[in-house]
Amino acid sequence: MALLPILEFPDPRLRTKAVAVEPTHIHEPAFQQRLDDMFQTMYEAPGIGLAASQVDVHQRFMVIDVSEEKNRPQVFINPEILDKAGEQVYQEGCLSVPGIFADVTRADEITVRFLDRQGQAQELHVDGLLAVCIQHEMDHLDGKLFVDYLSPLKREMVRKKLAKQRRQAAA
Ligand code: GNR
Ligand code: NI
Repeated sequence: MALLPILEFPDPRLRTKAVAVEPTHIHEPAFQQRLDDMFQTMYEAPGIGLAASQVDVHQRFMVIDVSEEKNRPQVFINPEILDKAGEQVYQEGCLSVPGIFADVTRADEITVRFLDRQGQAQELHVDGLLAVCIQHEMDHLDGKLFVDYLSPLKREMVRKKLAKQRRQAAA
């Protein structure tokens, strides 16, 4: 297992649009190892989800665990939202935008189709925090960050705050 470095805003690599995972690739030990490394990185951070894009792997998959006990790991490969309904506002954070939190409006309920870590096709209907997290991670796969939903002025304030945090951490 290995902890992977997480890219941080405004790193341009976070803007890469990820490509679909080749289904035959899922069974390769290197891919399964990467999933384990991403879970370790997510749990250690700690976070409730981690998209491959955040660890500079530009393929369409992510790991999620929204359980309290941190004992319900879920893998979503090549996710597609088939249906969405309703709206919810959730105060989001992101491991790629550390220390920043802002309200984001997203669909309240989604139906998502994906491949699991065995390469099996799955379809789930979910709501609440899991629905928020899946939408947040799918945005990463398209090169989008939650701060993109803020005004350009607020986004610039976020960029400056992160730059200042990094200067202070280095001093
Ligand atoms: O750990 C995380 N918490 C979180 C809280 C509200 C909405 C979305 C998230 S995802 C985030 C981890 C992360 O950055 N995933 O990309
Ligand atoms: Ni994120």
